Amino acid sequence: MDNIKKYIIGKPFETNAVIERLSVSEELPSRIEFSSDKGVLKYEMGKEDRIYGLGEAVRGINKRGWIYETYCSDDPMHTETKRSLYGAHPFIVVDGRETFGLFVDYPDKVTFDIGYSDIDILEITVKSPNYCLYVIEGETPLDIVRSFRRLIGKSYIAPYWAFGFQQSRWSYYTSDDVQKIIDGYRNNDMPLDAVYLDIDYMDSFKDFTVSEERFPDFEKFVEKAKQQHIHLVPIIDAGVKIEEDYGIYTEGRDNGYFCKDKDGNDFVAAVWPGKVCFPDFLNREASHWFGMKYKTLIDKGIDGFWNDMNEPAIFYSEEGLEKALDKISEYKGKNIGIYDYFGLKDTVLGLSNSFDDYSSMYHNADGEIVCHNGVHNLYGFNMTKSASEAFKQIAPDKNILLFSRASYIGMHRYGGIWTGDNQSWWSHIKLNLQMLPSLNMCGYLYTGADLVGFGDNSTEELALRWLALGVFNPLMRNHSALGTKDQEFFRYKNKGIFRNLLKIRYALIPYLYSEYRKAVENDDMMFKPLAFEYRDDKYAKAVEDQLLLGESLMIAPVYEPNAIGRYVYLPEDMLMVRFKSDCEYECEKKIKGHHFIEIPVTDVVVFVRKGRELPIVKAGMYTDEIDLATIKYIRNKDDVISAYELITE
Ligand code: MIG
Repeated sequence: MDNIKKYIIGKPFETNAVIERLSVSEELPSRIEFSSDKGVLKYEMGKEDRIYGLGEAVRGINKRGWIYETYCSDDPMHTETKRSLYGAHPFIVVDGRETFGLFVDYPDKVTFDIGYSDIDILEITVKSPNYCLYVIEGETPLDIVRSFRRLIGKSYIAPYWAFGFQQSRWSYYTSDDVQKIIDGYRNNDMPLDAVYLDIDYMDSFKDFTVSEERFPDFEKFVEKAKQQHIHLVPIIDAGVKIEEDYGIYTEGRDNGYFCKDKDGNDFVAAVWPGKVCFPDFLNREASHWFGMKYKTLIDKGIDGFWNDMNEPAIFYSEEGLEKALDKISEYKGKNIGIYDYFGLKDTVLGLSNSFDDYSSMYHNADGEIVCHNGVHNLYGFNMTKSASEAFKQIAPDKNILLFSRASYIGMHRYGGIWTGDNQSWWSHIKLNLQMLPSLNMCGYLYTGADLVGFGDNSTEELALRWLALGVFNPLMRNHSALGTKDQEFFRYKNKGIFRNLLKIRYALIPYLYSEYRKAVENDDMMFKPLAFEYRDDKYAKAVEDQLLLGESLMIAPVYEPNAIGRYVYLPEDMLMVRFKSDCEYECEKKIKGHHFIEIPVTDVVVFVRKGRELPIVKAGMYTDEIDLATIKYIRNKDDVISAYELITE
């Protein structure tokens, strides 16, 4: 890895983000200006420079023009003014006058001011000047991404069935509710491979328990779902409920497996179940212990999990609540004016995910006591690593689905991520699209957004348009929050259109899965910005709402309400394919340039690149029903350069 230089600043904490142990360069890179304590890095950008990366973040594919913080945050309001979301991915590519990559391997907050304070300056501030810096050279952004990906190791491979469509909601309360969802899809001839179990499957929100009342004879129910070709995917939360006769709590407590407070007592905070303790995933023994607990559910036939609330999200801590209640009592009998009112509000809102709490939580990292504040971004990473490593022991022959909400660089080796609590907003369709390549840059290939939006109420048109992008999300899951309007696809009026769109997904699964596997194998991106391939095309470089998908396709979904279509830029002559369903489609040659393409809500339009081909199959009602003998190739040219390589498993 001659093109990567590693620098050590201060005394970094070992994050395990990278798998390659490189030798350390002594002299700092000259193109970057360092502050005296080296906590601030400055680079003067060229006027035309584009900055890519940062994985899970708001805004566009080109990150220039905003300030971002890599800090795992439980925040469901993904407005464009936010600086952090659930994942922390401090890797960027500068593409312009000079082209190079930077990875700031530091497990707490890193601020990337990318032309926000000064339009020409990229300024990176590391919370404490103890980190590893990797500078990656390469001819193109794609070369740099590939080198970075080799540095951080191969991405997790999700099972084939996890490319089927999956339905979720917070919450299906009972096994009958779950069965109704399965029936809703099956009775309407709509494909489906999985249904999710959100927190209400548990007994009092206790991890690895199942409510006997609401899910009686769970094992049988899992089996029955399997006979209908449905995988059930339960959620696992980070916090372990404090309860005397709950074995996981008492075991964790007795063995000292939980995070501690400053006095060495178990750190207590409240989340779903009320008071909880947090397993200390930085401690090898504790981590192994918690990971092995997944066995309880695997033994019942479960073969997929989603890890939630692992930033970790904290509603309040005992200490924080006490302080807040004291403060609030000061307002009693007072004539509350504007500032007092704000103070009161801040006291209550400031209870959750507070810096004070993270500062009074401690890990025992195999003997070394470290404050959580300083290693914050490693919690979700290590929770997911713990599960993944345990799966190898529990079920070595099974490929178990696993993805997480919080993440850091390196977690992509152990599982995927979903992008957390988005909203049923039109702007979040576009955000879904824009995050895909950025996540790929950071190793996250099995990923997707909550289709149709988690929070807020959806409309039928939004659901259709989102689904037309959703068919390309590797993790294709419709998920919504408690209290919002039902949004399972069979509930809408135009069921036939939804059915066709779902079938288009299944027609594309062999292509999507193959491209995914190739991207894993070659440390490549499955979704690329046009700028990564068409290097000398100023229009292609500026495109923010179209993506290249694998070796053959370009996609350009509609993400605005009441649209009859959209403008699409073709960086080369392409074959436009208009899918109406899995076996009904029309092709039309389109020449390089700007086009307005009419796209009614009934259609999924894709563009096949020159000399490439797109394999499609007849849809099944679930992935195992896809028959590869039905494969057909849509070719943009009769003499295709190389036959398409199909990977199935
Ligand atoms: O505070 O388990 O992002 O997908 O439905 C909410 C309930 C906790 C957050 C997850 C969401 C899930 C919800 N969880």
